[in-house]
Amino acid sequence: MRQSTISRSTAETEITVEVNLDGTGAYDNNTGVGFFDHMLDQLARHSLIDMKITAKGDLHIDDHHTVEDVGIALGQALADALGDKRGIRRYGACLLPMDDALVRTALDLSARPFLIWNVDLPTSKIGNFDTELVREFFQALSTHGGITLHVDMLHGINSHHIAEAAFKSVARALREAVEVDTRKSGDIPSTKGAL
Ligand SMILES: [Mn+2]
Repeated sequence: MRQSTISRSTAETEITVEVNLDGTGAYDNNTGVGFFDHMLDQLARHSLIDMKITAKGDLHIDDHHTVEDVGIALGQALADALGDKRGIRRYGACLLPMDDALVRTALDLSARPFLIWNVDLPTSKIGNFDTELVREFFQALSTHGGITLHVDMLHGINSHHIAEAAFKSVARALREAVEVDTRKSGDIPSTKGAL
């Protein structure tokens, strides 16, 4: 069963993440940060990874710790659910349009964390949400999920659309990468024999 539950508790946040890689994109995300929940819902829906994320963070300070720590816990949950990565496609890519926004993702479930983030959000806020936290989330996800993650914005005007296109693009690429390769389902997809 390619599932995992991760609980992570610090002085700043208390987080539980449940994922099922072989899900249907069902989600139940409650972090106390409205826009972030909206983005996490997109991530689940378009990756077809079931996600239940509950976070209680120090939102009286700001959203930073909560968003970053959800990225950490979700990355850990994905890595745990993937196990030795036997049989997966490993790579995924997606070019995703959303109105004015066009975002390209290419990722490798390599166990070599690396983030290339070439996304300019033109406003500092989306509602109450600090747009710089979008990058923080993907940095944490990449580091703790062991993901080589390239995200490039090719075009964009509206911050909400750009952020949402980024989440959807990563989601769609993740869907591809975690899928079982039916032509090679018993093997680890590396000539090294390990990932
Ligand atoms: Mn939206």
